[in-house]
Amino acid sequence: MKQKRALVFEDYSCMGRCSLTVALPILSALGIETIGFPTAVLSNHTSGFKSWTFTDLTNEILPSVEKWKDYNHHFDAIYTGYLGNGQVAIVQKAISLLKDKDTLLFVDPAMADSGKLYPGFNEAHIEEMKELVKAADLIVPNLSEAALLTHRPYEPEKSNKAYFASLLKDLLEIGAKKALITGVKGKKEEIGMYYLAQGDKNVSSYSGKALPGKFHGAGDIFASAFLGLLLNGIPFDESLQIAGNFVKEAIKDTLGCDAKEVSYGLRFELALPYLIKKLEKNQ
Ligand code: PXL
Repeated sequence: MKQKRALVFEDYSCMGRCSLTVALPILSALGIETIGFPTAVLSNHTSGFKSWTFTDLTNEILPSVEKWKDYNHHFDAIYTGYLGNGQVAIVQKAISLLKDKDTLLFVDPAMADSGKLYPGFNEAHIEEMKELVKAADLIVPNLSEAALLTHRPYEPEKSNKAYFASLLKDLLEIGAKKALITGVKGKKEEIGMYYLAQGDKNVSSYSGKALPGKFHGAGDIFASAFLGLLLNGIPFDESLQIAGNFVKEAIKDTLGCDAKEVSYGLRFELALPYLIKKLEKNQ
């Protein structure tokens, strides 16, 4: 089988597993050649830590793209995650130079959680992110991001399908071909996901048992595994289920750690064998 290749644009936060420090190992474990561009280097991520350093690498993006153009590489996917204020337009330009008709544009509009923008982001960032969402084949916002992108209130208490149908329709109106809302806490101890593609009549959903706690970087771990499985040709629903269970395994390996340890992120490394086994079984 021809090896698949993904290009990932997001930050490299050295400490606190998220963004490229999870995307690179997870996609690699799933057999995907992964070219990760660090759009910024941070000492650590911005949730759960008191302070951080931030070295902006926006000016390095287009010169790198120019070098890559010489090789005429085909990218099976371009994946964007957390991007800083003002970076979206440059990443969009990079995408326009590198994407071909068979490239899946996978956008995680990582900018908010628990109804709030991450530190340092402003309203303008939401509008910029909408431009990226517009061009995407698949977007994977959490509930906070879905609400911000559609200018709706954050309503975590709503868990009925009709609510998600209308939220997903608004999201698709921005332009993406398919939208998946991740990590929705249900009434019981459940975590749900809802998705809809352009032209679909009905919303589909998936739910699994939730484990207690709040874990930074879980969305990035899910998105990386999900994309890697899709690139391996695993159908959407199965990819969703395996990626969701992979996050659950990583949470299980992290429960029992003290709060400081938990702030460094999920111990997804210990769950990689689970992910690889599932991939082998489903291929
Ligand atoms: O996607 C989560 C994330 C990624 N990168 C940075 C972050 C966060 C969440 O807070 O701060 C730098």
